[in-house]
Amino acid sequence: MIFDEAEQLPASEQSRLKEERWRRLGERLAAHPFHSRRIPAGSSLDDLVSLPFTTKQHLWDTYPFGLLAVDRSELRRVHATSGTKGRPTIAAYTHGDLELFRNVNARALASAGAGPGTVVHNAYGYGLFTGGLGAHYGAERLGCTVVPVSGGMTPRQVQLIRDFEPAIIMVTPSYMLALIDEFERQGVDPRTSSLRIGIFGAEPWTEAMRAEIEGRMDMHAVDIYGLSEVMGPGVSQECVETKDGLHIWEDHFYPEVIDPVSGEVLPDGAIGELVFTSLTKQALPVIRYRTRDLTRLLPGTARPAFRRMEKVTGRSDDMIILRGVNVFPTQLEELVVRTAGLSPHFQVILEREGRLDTLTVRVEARSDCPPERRDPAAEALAREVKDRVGVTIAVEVVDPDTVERSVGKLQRVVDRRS
Ligand code: DLL
Repeated sequence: MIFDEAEQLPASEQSRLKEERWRRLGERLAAHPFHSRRIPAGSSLDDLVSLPFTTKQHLWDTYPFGLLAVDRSELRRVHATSGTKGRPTIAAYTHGDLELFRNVNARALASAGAGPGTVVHNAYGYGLFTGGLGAHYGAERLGCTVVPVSGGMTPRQVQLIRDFEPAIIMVTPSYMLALIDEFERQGVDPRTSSLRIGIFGAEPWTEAMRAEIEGRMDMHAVDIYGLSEVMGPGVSQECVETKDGLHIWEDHFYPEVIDPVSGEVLPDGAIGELVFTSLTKQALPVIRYRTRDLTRLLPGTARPAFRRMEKVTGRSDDMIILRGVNVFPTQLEELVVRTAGLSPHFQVILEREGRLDTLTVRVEARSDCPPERRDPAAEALAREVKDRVGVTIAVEVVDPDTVERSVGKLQRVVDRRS
């Protein structure tokens, strides 16, 4: 379903709209102590490539309110990240920003297959995390019926799904796996549930995981992407009819992909670091913000007005360098999920033996995997990783239900090296 007319504007109109919004943003920031020095007066979107980047460090240095572009009294809501990799960063919204936040998420839900009256089970965390409230207000704006469950209380989540019969669930893919297991624990075949579409994001997940979830639930699994610094969820969304990557709501969030080392802008189709400029945000606009997420830009399909981004393979700071070879946790996920006998519940443990780093995949056996099949499964996975990624790893197959479950964002890597 199409939510608003901007989704159908012809390309020339889209360009005109973006230029106009960029020009107005420049005018609004002309007296801003941080931005004014960085945006030359009268610049066009084509000039963006020569403007300096904004990084997480800029946000940390000015935490919490140093980069605001409006008076504090204009703020209607503030979110914050947990700051596990440093200081927290904030997301701040004016009345207009909240309106935008609702609309881009309504557009995302509509592309994912929701419409007025659709019952949406929202298991993204409510609170400082942008996921819960972002999804919530977007669903309400579209006219859906929202069940605001937030994360946790897994048995109760399953009970509520059985009682309220939602067609759509919004949740991290890792927590979806925990919910599927809980269905089975309660003796209910998850394929008989009312859920037909899952809108999964907030962490990287793979095509193999999509196949795993769609195989165990009778549903379409689609991807939603976003980040607090740019908005929260609803920056881009995969359309249910094509499931071929995420259309970026470019009329608000202007994307570039750069070489993460040189900073050079890469052509569409090349993999690199995603960079965003917010065209319409008021409280905290960002210019050329380096997301550290790795992906590539592709032409639009189901929404030809917008380019797509490929599923994010990971963040540049999630990359493990193991004895000189780059390894992303998503590469391991792809292979774990495809190995017979192994469940998708696994952790990556990094340790140091002498001067050598070691990587162990600690993975649960599937409940129907007999004990004598565990060693062959471990060997098969280690061999696949060696063949496809090019590194030697250890694999430890453990009992079902022994790897910690995530309730929100998954912590896949346990680094014991220091
Ligand atoms: O995770 C916003 C969000 C909430 C997106 C709910 C989707 C659904 P942050 O907590 O600021 O915001 O984390 C942002 O999470 O830079 C990516 O590294 C990662 N991320 C988010 N969505 C995806 C996705 C929310 N679909 C950071 N695929 C981002 C891969 C994702 N990584």
